[in-house]
Amino acid sequence: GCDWKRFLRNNWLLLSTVVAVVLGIVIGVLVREYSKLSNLEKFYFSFPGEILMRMLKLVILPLIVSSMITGVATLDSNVSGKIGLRAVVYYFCTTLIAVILGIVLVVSIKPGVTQKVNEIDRTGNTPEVSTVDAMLDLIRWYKTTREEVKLSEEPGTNRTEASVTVIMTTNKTKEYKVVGMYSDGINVLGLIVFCLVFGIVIGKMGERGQILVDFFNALSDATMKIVQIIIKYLMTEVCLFFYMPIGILFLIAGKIIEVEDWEIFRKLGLYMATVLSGLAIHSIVILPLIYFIIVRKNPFQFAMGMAQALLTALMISSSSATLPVTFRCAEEKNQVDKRITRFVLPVGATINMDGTALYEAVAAVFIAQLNDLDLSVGQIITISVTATAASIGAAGVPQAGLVTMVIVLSAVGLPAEDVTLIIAVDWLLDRFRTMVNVLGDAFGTGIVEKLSKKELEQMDVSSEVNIVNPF
Ligand code: DAS
Repeated sequence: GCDWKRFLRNNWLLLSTVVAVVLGIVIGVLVREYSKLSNLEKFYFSFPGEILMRMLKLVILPLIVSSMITGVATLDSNVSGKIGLRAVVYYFCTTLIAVILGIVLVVSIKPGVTQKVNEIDRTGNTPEVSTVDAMLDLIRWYKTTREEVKLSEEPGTNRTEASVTVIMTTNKTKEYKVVGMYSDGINVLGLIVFCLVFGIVIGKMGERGQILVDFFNALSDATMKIVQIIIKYLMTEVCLFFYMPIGILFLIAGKIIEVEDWEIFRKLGLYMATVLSGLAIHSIVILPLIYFIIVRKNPFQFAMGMAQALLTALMISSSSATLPVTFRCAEEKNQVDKRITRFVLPVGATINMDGTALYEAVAAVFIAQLNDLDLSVGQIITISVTATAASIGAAGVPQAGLVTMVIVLSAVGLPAEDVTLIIAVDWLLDRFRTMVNVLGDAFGTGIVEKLSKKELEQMDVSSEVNIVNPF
């Protein structure tokens, strides 16, 4: 009895989120069946979920800035270099494993061989992008005009479809991601690079730099408090709509009401099954195994600790927007060292995307199969390399992977416009691959923490000495 109560108390947020997901599906299906909503009404329906998403996005900027800067500044550059290297090796290896797994599955299941391109409606008609241009687009950022953004935000329009069309049909102004900070919204990659440099510089500035380190430390604590408010208590009394599980309920219900063509799901069924089984194997077998071999602790218990973040990722399909929740789960539930999470999570959320990499590889081979193209070994290697690169280049926002897909297709000479063949089911696959992306980042913190135990302990000793005898 008592145990049960304690379980409820510790996990009530998680449980209410699960209930919200189920209710959201039920309500979505019912409303869809029994009433005809106008586009505007559909928009109202997804409004509470939209607000949740925007609130989470609101804290990403201070969260990344404060955590990256203090993370880099407080570790000495020797230690942070080692930790960074371990993180990057982990990211790279797991991403590559995901890609290989995807290719093995899609080549043996052959979801595209059973049907032809014209069985699936081709929509849109767009010119090919050159391979070099496509590769450069990994570090470029498309600036869309205000009119286009407005157009795609109109209720009832599919934002991603709009941006894919915009990117493929027009010559948009491009801006470099790594060396620019502002675009439409936050350019996370550029921000991380800036914070890295800034952190290193103030870490070396001595006493005067310490003022800034303290400042960003306090900023980080304050931001985490806000995250806590958003996740747990936010305005439950003021307005129930802003409460996270309720936001999630409306997000899922709104999506189910919005989808127009369920028939396409049958046509693309085998393709979806291939992607989903790859994601499942990667997250239930491969990642846990790597975690277990290195950390020697129960990986599923660790994954359970991340459950709230995983569910959030599944519902809002954005690893960047999930980042605040990922932080809290890793630090509070799984007790991962803050010096590790601060450093490893923001970078991971941006460049480590196992799910996206697996999906891009499967989708590219699938489209080749639809086009009756026999891939050579060289082309398969090209797909593996570009899928890895495209997952690194994809931003942690909904359906970014679909946009960088164009790169993979162009690299093996497939028509770039063929991404339109899989657009209709992408919103669903996006949710699952985002969940795997977040899981990969999370396991990464545990693994890097374990590998860096020695350095972290040495730091503890030296900081203790500092406190006892500052001179
Ligand atoms: N939805 C993405 C993410 O945030 C990336 C993708 O579209 O694959 O992880």
